[in-house]
Amino acid sequence: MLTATKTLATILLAAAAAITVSAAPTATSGGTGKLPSRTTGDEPAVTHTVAAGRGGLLEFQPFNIEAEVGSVIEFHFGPRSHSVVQSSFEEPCVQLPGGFNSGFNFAVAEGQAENVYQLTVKDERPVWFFCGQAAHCAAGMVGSINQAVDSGNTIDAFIAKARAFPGNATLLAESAGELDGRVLPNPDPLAGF
Ligand SMILES: *[C@@H]1O[C@H](CO)[C@@H](O)[C@H](O)[C@H]1NC(C)=O
Ligand SMILES: [Cu+2]
Repeated sequence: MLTATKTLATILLAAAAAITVSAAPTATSGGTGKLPSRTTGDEPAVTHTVAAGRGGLLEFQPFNIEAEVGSVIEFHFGPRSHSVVQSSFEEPCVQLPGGFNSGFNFAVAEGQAENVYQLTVKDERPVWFFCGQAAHCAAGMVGSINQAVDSGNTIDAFIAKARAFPGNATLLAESAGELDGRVLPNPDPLAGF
């Protein structure tokens, strides 16, 4: 699975300019406080591209993103209708109160939606997310930013929890959440799908 993920990530990275990914997992322990930021202020913001529903698959690709504080996660939406919603690790298909929820403004018949959804990584704590559409989450359409390998809260464990979730996702209101979720025009709607 790791090999497949890396291959997909590489394909996506090739489709977008000026992207880097840190190879090593973060040492996040699942602790309570914010960890020190590694952002120096001199580096340009890195953008990590994630495909939602590419090729009709109920998947985020990649489904774990290792992202530095200050970097941007940009979701591109494939066919049918998907969304990106923040959850806790414990409840993968239930919107976290105060968490981000992109809403369903990205439906498209083929190719990519004309808009993308961006988040900004604010600290090194893990962020867990899912697709809010019906039972997509229970089908495994979930992801993480900086999975917490040390604590056992891994993306693999999160996917297993999602697949055990009965039925449709539970959503609250659309929200920007702490990661300032925002809708922007797709910079390259013909690429990569
Ligand atoms: C789940 O969502 C689908 C599609 O919107 C709907 O047809 C179905 O009735 C829902 N199931 C439940 C248990 O709410
Ligand atoms: Cu979906």
